[in-house]
Amino acid sequence: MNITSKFVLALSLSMPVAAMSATKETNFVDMSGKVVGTATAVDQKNGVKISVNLSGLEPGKRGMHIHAAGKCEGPKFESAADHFNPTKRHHGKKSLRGPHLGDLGNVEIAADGTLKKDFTLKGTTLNPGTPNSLATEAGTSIIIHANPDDEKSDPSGHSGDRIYCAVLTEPKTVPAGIVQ
Ligand SMILES: [Cu+2]
Repeated sequence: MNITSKFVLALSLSMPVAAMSATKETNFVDMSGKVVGTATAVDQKNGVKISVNLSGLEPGKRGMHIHAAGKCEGPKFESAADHFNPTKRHHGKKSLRGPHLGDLGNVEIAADGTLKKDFTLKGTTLNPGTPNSLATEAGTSIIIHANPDDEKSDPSGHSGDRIYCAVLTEPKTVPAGIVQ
């Protein structure tokens, strides 16, 4: 075997790993902690593609965002912290100084209480340690709010209470005093 074919062999052996993108499935919960469906995140070339498949929700137009902590503690989900905003922008794509990287605008929950939607968070990745990675120390979550997002008012477009939550990436920080 010459050097070239060895190289080709090595390349072909490494291809399945290189081509495999990180995929993650996570549960969405409501304020009482009841599971209302799933979100799947896939690392793609142009960003992380997120697919949500939910049912049993309150119908209507509601703001949806990525928040900057991977914790969904009901009933208010304050544990999910502020919006994911590594580029330090203002809220909303209608803001001249926006948007947050975690701004997803509004979703329309159907009259039968279902929501099936795919969206891509352009410029993000699930790879830890890379720019605009969703896999941060604090983790990230997906939140659906009670009200529509006006897509321009800081910090959250007047979207109101947080009513559904899914952990997108888990926090990595180990609390002080725990030895691993
Ligand atoms: Cu939000």
